[in-house]
Amino acid sequence: MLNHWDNPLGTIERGYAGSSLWKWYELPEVIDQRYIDYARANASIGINAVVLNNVNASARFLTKEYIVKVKALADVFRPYGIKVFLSLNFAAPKLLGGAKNSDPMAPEVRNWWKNVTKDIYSAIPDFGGYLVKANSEGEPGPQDFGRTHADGANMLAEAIAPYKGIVIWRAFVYAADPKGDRFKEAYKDFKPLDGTFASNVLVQVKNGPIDFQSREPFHPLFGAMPKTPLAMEFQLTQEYLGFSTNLVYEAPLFKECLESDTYSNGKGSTVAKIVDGSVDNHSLTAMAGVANTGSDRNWTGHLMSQANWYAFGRLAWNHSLSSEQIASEWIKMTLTQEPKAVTTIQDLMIKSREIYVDFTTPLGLHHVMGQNIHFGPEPWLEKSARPDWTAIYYHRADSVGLGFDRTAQGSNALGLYSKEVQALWGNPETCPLPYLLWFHHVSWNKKLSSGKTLWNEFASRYYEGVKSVEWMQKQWNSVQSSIDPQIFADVSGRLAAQHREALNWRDACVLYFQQYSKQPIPTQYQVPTRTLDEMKEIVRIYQLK
Ligand code: BDP
Repeated sequence: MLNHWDNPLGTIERGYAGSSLWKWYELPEVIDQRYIDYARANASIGINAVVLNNVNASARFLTKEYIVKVKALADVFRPYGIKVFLSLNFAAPKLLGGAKNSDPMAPEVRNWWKNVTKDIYSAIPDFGGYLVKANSEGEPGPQDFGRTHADGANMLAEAIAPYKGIVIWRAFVYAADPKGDRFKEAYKDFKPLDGTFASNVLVQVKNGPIDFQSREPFHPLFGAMPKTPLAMEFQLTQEYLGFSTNLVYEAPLFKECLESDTYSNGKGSTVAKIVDGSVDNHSLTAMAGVANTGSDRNWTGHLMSQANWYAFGRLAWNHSLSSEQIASEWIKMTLTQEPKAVTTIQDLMIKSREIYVDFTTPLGLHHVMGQNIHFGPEPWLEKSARPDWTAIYYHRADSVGLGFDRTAQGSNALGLYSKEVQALWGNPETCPLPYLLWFHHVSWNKKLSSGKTLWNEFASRYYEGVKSVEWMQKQWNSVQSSIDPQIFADVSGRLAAQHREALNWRDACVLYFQQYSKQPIPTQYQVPTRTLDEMKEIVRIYQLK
């Protein structure tokens, strides 16, 4: 399924491809041709469910005025086998009137939801169900009334069960605990609830424990809730992957997570097999992608981002497909059939995610992006509305080293995983470099498996990352004769923007962390011509309203 983060006024939360496809003020009378094209595109890759509105949900969608609009879209999508879902605002009974609060145990609230659900199903008999973000980032939820996530989900499940609808309840929650580790919060809330959710409830878990970073270890809830069907949530829109100016092919990211072994039920209990229901015998299964579509003529802003929409659909039905095969299918249908060009572009796509990781957050560094500009660096961010929205909370740089100690000596987030996974990531000597700083505070002088010290390897990644963007530009230039001129020029321009942004990441991060390592830039590289203060100023100006 796709999860649209579209708002009623046409903006899209973390959307980088124009405004919403849904023209709420014109619906239900005007049916835009793009609704039909969108449905065809989804159907072609097996996407059979869409949540129309943002998880930070407006209660408006549950009104009679909006239900007819939702029905109009459902009618368009039905012939393509696509069901419509809505994100709910948990406080709707109070916000829309009819109940004095939204306590899920209050009979008047329970009735309120039953009535709304009835209204929806009388308009849309095959309505899919509800998606809920509750008690997360300021959204209302059952905990406001001393109830649990399961109490909230089960109330909705009861209202929708007579129609065979489902409730998808998100596990993206993290209480603000200045002494805690955000990594562990969702697990703490949800693991104890395993076995208490109604049979038509899925719990939807983001691929990683923090928030759609360019690389995350798999979320520790996968494998930890055998009695609950867990849906995967990936983010197609490139919130932390360079918005619409960076070419990042996400299939390798999706696959890295899906193929991770949780060992929850012995070897081979991969995340994919948790999600497809085969490990714990669930027949209700789902994989959600936060949509990257919008009103831009090419749908996704960066044309190459269409490949992420495509790859998501393909992997949702067959997670054993290779990233290479999916890329090649997409290139041949979208860009060119010329064999040499196909291979060149495929290679560039396959390497693009690792390149992005290298020039932004190498070796397992995470969450050092700008507070408002998630496509740019702000590793010096020390203060925010919450400590776990800063950068220093995550990178923990000091004179000794870098990285978040999540071993038993630290937050022990590692303890949430099976012992086999702990063995894989728990020892800084053997922890794979891509995950190193996720779990360890490593000294700047520590010699890594690459043969270099942490500081030298870390700094080199930024420099090599920028060089790799130059390589991508060269590769793209080499296929010019095989590509439609307009598309060629557009992608070239975006690669140039990506290069400019990569230089910002490199200079900001090496200069900032150098203050702690107190070591020179490795001799083979040129010292940045800009100062740290200049980089801070660039980022500050970027973030002005
Ligand atoms: C974060 C986004 C925020 C979303 C939130 C979510 O920055 O805009 O509302 O995730 O998934 O990545 O609920």
